[in-house]
Amino acid sequence: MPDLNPFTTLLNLTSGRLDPERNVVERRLPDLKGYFQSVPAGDDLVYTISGIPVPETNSEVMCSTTVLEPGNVDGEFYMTKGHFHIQRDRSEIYIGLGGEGLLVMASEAGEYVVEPLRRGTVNYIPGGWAHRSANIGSEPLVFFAAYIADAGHDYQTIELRGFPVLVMRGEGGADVVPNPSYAV
Ligand code: PAN
Ligand code: ZN
Repeated sequence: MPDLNPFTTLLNLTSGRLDPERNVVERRLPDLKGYFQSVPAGDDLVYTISGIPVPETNSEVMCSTTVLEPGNVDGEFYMTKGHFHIQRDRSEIYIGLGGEGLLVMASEAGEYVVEPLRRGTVNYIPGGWAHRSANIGSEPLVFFAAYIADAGHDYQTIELRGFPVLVMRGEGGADVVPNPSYAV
């Protein structure tokens, strides 16, 4: 007998809303203390993750949508915490559904790659690359993610080191600049 029964979830391709909503996590500004260069004020909602939970094994695929609100903290665009997967070799794909964003990926050696994230993009995040998305537009940034379900999330390394680059509001939109606090 297989372990799981098949099931279907409705994904609203514009809002990212899932039906049924099974597992929703909200991150507000105070949850992101230490991630932005400045200390954020207030308790605005920054992003919501809606997951489709499955057993956390390497036989399953975990899926979720993220809705990242527009905004910035002292010019640094609203962004996700970002993480490595605890199982470093676990890969992931993001499918952009709406809004305008950048996906910043970084290796432990400090190499980085910045890719567009918007409706229609399919970003491949290979194992070993930390990933963080930033909303550089004026609408919510919405994307769907799928990853090997036993990946796990290592936030601590990012909390300690940060990413090599920051995504800042600039004259022509977004500037990707070196992070002065990046701990090599
Ligand atoms: C995504 C992220 C989601 C929120 O589903 O978990 O966008 O970002 P943080 O987890 O960094 O707060 C993913 O990459 N999952 O592995
Ligand atoms: Zn991930």
